[in-house]
Amino acid sequence: MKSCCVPGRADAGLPQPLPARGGAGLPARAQLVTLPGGEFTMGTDAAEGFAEDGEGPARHVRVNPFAIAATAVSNAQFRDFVRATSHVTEAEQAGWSFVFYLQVEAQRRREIRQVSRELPWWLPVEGACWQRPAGPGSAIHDRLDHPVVHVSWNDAAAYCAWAGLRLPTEAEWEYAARGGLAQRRYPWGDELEPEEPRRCNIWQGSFPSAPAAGWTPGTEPVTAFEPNGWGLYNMAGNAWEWCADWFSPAYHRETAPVDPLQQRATGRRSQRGGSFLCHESYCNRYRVAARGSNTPASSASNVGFRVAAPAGPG
Ligand SMILES: [Cu+2]
Repeated sequence: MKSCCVPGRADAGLPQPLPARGGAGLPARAQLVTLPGGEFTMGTDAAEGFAEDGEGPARHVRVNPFAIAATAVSNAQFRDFVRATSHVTEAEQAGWSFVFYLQVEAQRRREIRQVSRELPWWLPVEGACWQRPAGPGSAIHDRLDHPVVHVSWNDAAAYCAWAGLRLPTEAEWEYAARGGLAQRRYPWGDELEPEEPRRCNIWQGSFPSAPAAGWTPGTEPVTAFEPNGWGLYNMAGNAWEWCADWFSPAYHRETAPVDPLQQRATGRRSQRGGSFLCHESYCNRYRVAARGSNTPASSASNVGFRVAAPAGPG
């Protein structure tokens, strides 16, 4: 499978994190947008999709009203959570996380052992974590408004528990990403970049070794680019977003038509939206129907999350 996506933490043969801890705290309500719910066509049968990911068969799904954050959880928001709970992320427990090689200083790169022959651009970097997204020497003070990355599904779940929120289901996520448009490729329509300026942060240039001049592989602020029809930002590209479901390629055949949620434990959790590493020449998973997954303890420099909640009163 052609994928820009990250290997699983367990595939690396390096230290594994301890079981994640929960934590109670005061809710930090994100900027939530209440969506009306309704029926929509979820998934795709298009040939450009990855059938092995289970993007289809496309089907009618109904979601009840719910609220979803306008943006991914930012570094500043995640920092509030860590300050309140002393949460230690799984990347910090393990002492390393996956970083895309061009984000790592050139001289340091050579010292790091590659762990995946199929995905050689992912380096297990000691010390990489949400506070040091490119490893030692990097920081978040100049990117507090970027999506938090290097957070595992378990870390995301702990944040949600603290904030009194939850992860969106895949169905909610896709319904939200479509922004009221029916069966379009992207949150804004069918054309990837109908005109300048860009619509989303996906790979510019040729993947994986020749980024376009003027573009640096990495995240951009959570409010970069125009939002979709429902005011939601970066539902394509920037950073993958963990969803509540277990991942299964049989998702569209196995889950209910109303508020579907894959509850069968498969060992992998779902991700949506694609990241700054996706490019149509290789991995076009920034499409609305596209899906990703990884093991719940895995983390990388291109994976974060956004939060959801029951619909507010009124
Ligand atoms: Cu991709």
